[in-house]
Amino acid sequence: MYTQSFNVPDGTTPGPQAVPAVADPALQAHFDSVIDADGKIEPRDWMPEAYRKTLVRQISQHAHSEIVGMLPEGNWITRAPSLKRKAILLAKVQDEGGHGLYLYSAAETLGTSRDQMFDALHSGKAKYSSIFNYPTLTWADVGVIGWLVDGAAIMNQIPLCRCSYGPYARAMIRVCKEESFHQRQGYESLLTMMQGTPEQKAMVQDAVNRWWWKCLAMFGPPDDNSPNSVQGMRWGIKRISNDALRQKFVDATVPQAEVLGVTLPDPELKWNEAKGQHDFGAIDWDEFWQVVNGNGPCNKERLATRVKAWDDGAWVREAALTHARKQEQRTMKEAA
Ligand code: FAQ
Repeated sequence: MYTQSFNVPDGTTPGPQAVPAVADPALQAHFDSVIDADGKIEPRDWMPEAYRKTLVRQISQHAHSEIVGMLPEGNWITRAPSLKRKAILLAKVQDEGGHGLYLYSAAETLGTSRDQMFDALHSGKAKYSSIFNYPTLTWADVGVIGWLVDGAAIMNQIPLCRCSYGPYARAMIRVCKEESFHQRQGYESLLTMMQGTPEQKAMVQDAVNRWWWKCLAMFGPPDDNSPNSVQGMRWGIKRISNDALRQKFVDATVPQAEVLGVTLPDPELKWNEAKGQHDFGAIDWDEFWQVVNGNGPCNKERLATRVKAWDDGAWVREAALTHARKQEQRTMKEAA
């Protein structure tokens, strides 16, 4: 019911679901030719049901990640060490909320409603990024989230600006610009701490130690254990594989860690001259799947916080709908 995009089609009004879902060979051929030519699919174009479902899955998971992702850093807004840091953090967390809203809107263009997506999140059915199920123990965690989590998010999201589905690709352009500011503010905050006391430096190193491996897992399972990758790449949704993006992230981050003066917690991390990239150690995939399946350190807390926010906001949604209905009645009366 409550949506900032257009209404969910019920089959009686024109919209994405009014387009025939059954594959007509001519429609399928047209879709394939657009994909092969690296073109864009738009909401009113015919698309295979599996393409639509894949996009709803990925975009809604991405939206949930942005919204749940506000929580670990949001915990530090009241404890930021200065007015400047507080203002930056407020802006960043607000940006993440905005990203969630663009992404929910993009998913709505595929004929799913925001209520359906929220239901899936609140009932624990929907996935969101594993990374947001870890606690932020010190102020240095906030800087490390900006540097590494936003850094990993940008690495993954830049190729999504070229995704074959128009609304998702366009949303990602603005998201990536904002993520870039997020990454820089985190890195700058850490640079400042690394010029501080031994305790501050140790706090940064401790945060890097705790977040590094979790950030590498953010890119998703290895390519040979990634069930959605082949089809996602064929459809031009995914442009670069999970492992290739992870490798690019490691190669980009090592020199940044050197400038910062921190050690990345991996004894096997070293430059491989022959490959022209870094070798690195094994990721704990058992831990990753534990977290994805709801058993991470903060899964229950994160979900409970979102459900409470939704319940506490019920009166606002009701008031907004009542106001909108009254406005509509007034306009109709004036027009009569
Ligand atoms: N966490 O076959 P694949 C951010 C699931 S935004 C949880 O490889 P796919 C901004 C995956 O869904 C971060 N689950 O899947 C920010 C699938 O399950 P399903 C989020 C994960 O879709 C910063 C199964 O494993 N970014 O950080 C994860 O081809 C700071 C098999 O995996 C996006 O969502 C994971 N890490 O590739 C906010 C970007 N990885 O659905 C606040 C868009 C995999 O079949 C503060 N998404 N899974 O049941 C993508 O690019 C892709 O969906 C991947 C996964 C790469 C995440």
